[in-house]
Amino acid sequence: MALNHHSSLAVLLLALAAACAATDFDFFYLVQQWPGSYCDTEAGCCFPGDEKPAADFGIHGLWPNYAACRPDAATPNRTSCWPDFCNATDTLNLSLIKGMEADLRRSWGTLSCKSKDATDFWSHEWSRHGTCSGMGQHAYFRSALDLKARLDLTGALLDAGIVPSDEAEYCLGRVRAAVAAATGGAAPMLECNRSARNETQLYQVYVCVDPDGRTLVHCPLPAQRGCTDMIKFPPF
Ligand SMILES: *[C@@H]1O[C@H](CO)[C@@H](O)[C@H](O)[C@H]1NC(C)=O
Ligand SMILES: *[C@@H]1O[C@H](CO)[C@@H](O)[C@H](O)[C@H]1NC(C)=O
Ligand SMILES: *[C@@H]1O[C@H](CO)[C@@H](O)[C@H](O)[C@H]1NC(C)=O
Ligand SMILES: *[C@@H]1O[C@H](CO)[C@@H](O)[C@H](O)[C@H]1NC(C)=O
Ligand SMILES: CC(=O)N[C@H]1CO[C@H](CO)[C@@H](O)[C@@H]1O
Repeated sequence: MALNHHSSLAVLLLALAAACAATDFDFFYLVQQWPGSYCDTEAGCCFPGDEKPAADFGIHGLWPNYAACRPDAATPNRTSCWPDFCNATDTLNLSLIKGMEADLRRSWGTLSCKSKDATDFWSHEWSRHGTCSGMGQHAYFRSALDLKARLDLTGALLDAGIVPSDEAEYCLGRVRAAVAAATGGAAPMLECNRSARNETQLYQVYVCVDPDGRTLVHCPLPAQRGCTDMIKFPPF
């Protein structure tokens, strides 16, 4: 009895310690990008090994954020809206994410023509954002992959009749409602960019995730950035 009591106290204290370490930010943005809109721009896109990925949203990042911007501890006269580059010595170590690489290539691929190397993309995302997550490398990348697997944006849009098309234009509100159905109501932010023909198109979708890295939550997000009332969803 006494032993049980002690071990549950120890578990509680450990849980509190973990919670403190992980709550120097208020929530994550999980940001996914539509490859059709990444590519349909002046800059265009490239694929590692010239292998075209599936026509599916891909992870851009899992970014710790503050609910309100605040003075930056390191540079007091600057305000920060998110923490970044929290540990310069903690660089990406592929042996810590062994076994996840095939999944990462599929779900967190790069489209950048500058590097054509997904490892550079993961390395940047880890150094800038992951080191502020309170998680180790394995847990951080695993969380992002699991969240993406649970949140099937491509399926949700197709189910709502929002199909990639060169011609169709979709109401922004209808696209948001389709995404909100997939997030269980947590309101998403849609970000649009402009195509090579200067049309607004669905580029990225932001949803908020608890600092535990598992639970979708509501958070103060604008409804959209860069979008117009009618947007394109270009093929890939
Ligand atoms: C920060 O702002 C204060 C008040 O405006 C000013 O006195 C100070 O010199 C600034 N510090 C830096 C490093 O710019
Ligand atoms: C930064 O990362 C290094 C390497 O992983 C680690 O040894 C160190 O404890 C970390 N520093 C902090 C302040 O977390
Ligand atoms: C990478 O992680 C492995 C496994 O933990 C460790 O043995 C190795 O020293 C690390 N490499 C670097 C460069 O930190
Ligand atoms: C694209 O369209 C926007 C809004 O109509 C306009 O302000 C902008 O100048 C256009 N850009 C180009 C490169 O044509
Ligand atoms: C305004 C805007 O969001 N532009 C983006 C369009 O897409 C490219 C990727 O191809 C981004 O780099 C731009 O920032």
